[in-house]
Amino acid sequence: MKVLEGRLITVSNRLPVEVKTRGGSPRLSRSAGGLATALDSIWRYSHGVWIGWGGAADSPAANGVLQKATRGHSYSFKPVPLSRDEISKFYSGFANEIIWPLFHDMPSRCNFDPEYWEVYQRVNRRFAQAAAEAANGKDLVWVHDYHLMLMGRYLREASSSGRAGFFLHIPFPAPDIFEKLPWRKQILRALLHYDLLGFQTDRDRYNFVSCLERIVPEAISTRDDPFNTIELEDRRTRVGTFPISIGFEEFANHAASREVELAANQFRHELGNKFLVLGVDRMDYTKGIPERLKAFRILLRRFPELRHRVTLLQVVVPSREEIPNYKELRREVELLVSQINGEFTESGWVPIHYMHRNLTRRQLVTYYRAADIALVTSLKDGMNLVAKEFCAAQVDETGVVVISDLRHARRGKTFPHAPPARGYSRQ
Ligand code: ADQ
Repeated sequence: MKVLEGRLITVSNRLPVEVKTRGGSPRLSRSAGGLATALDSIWRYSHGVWIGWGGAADSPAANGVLQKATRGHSYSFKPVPLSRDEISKFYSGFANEIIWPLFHDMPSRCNFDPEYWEVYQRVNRRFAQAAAEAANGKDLVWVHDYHLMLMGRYLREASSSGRAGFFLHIPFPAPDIFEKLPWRKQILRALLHYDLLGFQTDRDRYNFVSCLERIVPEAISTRDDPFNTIELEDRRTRVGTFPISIGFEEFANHAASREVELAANQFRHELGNKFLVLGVDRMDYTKGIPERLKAFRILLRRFPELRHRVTLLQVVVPSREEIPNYKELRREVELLVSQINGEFTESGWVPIHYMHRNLTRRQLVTYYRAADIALVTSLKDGMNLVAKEFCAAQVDETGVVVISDLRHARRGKTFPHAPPARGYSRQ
């Protein structure tokens, strides 16, 4: 393995921490979501700079809080300021109203507003400028996710000479879907300015290469598994599959701690020691939350003997609440929860416990440890870290993950050792 001589310059839309103003003063909190979890160890243990938007509280005081967070570390944060209009058109607009639904095979949810594209280009250029200023020729610039697909090209235009890689955390669609994107050619060509492109699964990598063959036929692709090499003009890009994971040991050790064991037992006791089914998701239409709730309702209707014995704990972290699709989803989820609870609740038993908030790591691990089953019902997903976190927290090796085969998983490889079910022994 080649050792990095310089520093790692990580770039993502958001920093792994966020500054929010509470009670008039800026406070730091961990950013929620898969990217922040997956890259958690990077900024704690590496040497470099992380570039990203630091949250709405952009002020000297907020920047002071950010700098303080990395004091004593060999990693620093470099916030990129974004205006309200840019957040609306670049982040909510282009990234989350076009690329997110399209790449999750849901083109009917896309809003192809040309103004979003203008702002997407402008903001990508600004991130590239920030990275070019921070990096020297020995550093490796590592760019994350669909918000920053054009950055490779702008980095080169800013004369950044060091190596640059890009990792896509979400699926890459097949050509028939990708071709619906009006700016498809510009995006593919921009991606070919990176030295290395990483995808979660082989299917994403093949989809990307197939799109190139159709849309950028001038690029020459050679396959040398597990990589493809793409040559265009004077550049060469390697394309590989790198399924992402979590800090497994950290989760497992945390779950095995006495503190978590006691909290998990206490929680089960408070729920009347019912068989516990758990859902943990960002509030997102790709995660199949209404579908899961409806399936649970069918279960309780078809098998009345399960009533009083099974409880679903559905934990949802608020996400992208400014986007209309997400507001509607929240309404739909909350209506379903109240309908199902209204239909089945009896004295001493509420079928669904619903939490809509950001939890601490300790709370999450407690629920993972307490649950008998984790339900992962994504309609499409890049990887899904909740399933991995749940597996890591199974200290007794008794929990079961029920995982959707629609989620784009490397079936049979991601969770090769699914432990046997607990049955009803804990009732
Ligand atoms: P996400 O869509 O955010 O990530 P996922 O992989 O499921 O999806 O990760 C969610 C993360 O949020 C987990 O680490 C989980 O612990 C955390 N989380 C969920 N609910 C929470 C709550 N209430 N409080 C606190 N934390 C909560 C994107 C892609 C995925 C891909 C990841 C990583 O969409 O497909 O797996 O990036 O590449």
